[in-house]
Amino acid sequence: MDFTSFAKPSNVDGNNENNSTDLHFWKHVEYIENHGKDQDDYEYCMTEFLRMSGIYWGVTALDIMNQLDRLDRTSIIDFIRRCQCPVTGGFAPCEGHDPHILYTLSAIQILCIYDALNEIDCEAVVRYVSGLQQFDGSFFGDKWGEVDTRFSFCAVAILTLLGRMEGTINVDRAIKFVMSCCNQTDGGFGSKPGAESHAGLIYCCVGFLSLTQSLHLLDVDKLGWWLCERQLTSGGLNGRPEKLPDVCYSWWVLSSLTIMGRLHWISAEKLKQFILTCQDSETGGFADRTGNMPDIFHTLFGIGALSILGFEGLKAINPTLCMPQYVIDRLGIKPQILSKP
Ligand code: GRG
Repeated sequence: MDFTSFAKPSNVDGNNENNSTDLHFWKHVEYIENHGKDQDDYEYCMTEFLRMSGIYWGVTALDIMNQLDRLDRTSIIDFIRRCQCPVTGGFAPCEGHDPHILYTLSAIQILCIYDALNEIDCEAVVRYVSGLQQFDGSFFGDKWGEVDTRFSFCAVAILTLLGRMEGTINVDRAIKFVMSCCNQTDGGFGSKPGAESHAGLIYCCVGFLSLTQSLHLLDVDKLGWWLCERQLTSGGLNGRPEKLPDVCYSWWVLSSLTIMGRLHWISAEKLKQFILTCQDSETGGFADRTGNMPDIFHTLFGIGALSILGFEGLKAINPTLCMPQYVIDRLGIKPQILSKP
């Protein structure tokens, strides 16, 4: 690989120094590229049940870093094809596991990034997703019947990426269900009606409303206030009151604030510093908090949040779909986004 083909931004390091203002760019590239190369690695084996999402996290992070060609497109697409269930049309996290809407979204996201939707049976995916909708508008995650606002987001994200939102699900009921999970006290959302507001689920519900062009249903000021209160003195964000900060909330909170046109309600500089302290300067990768072990999940959400913050040298990321913006543009998708007041 010719490293020189990439213009090195000024705030990207070229060495191992732990300067808190530097992004250890090449260490992260190496970390993601090597993830899964040692198939006997304990952590890798223990995360088999979420393999498809793990690949999505790595593929997206590398594409945002302009280094997607470091992964083998053909073997990733072959793996995805082997994970499509011939009976239901949904995708499993890896061979031998059951299909689930979470891994179906990850599979579709990867295929969109690789411009390879033609490699799978998309009609079967549409049937799988629409078959999971319930009479009250909610979605099961799989045949076992758990209901969660995450699955409402996954359903509309998959159908949007496939260009099949029209006439496949009952969108009005889906919106009604998501709005029944909105808490009047803080304007936030939980996983089901009456459940505590949580930044991860707020991303899912705000993202759902962005994809269904229904952001007018939000109390933007009330929810925006609750979201910006997630910033702690360290600069990091937590997911709900009295909890510790975690790099992944940099994504769940920032993306929601961006969709709502309220990104300027938090201190971007302090958050950037917090995220950069969560890098592992030796192995590469980001951890949930400073000094902890890095993992591929926090690596995507650290890089994704830095992209939202306009960090030099990173491609733009779409806040609703957590995918490179050029892919969303190529598909002609326009998730709703509110402008700054
Ligand atoms: C396309 C990016 C993307 C996602 C697909 C599955 C999904 C949609 C979103 C998940 C949103 C979510 C629920 C994120 C939260 C993840 C997390 C760190 C949960 C931890 O919860 P707790 O209660 O943590 O253990 P706290 O921080 O509250 O202590």
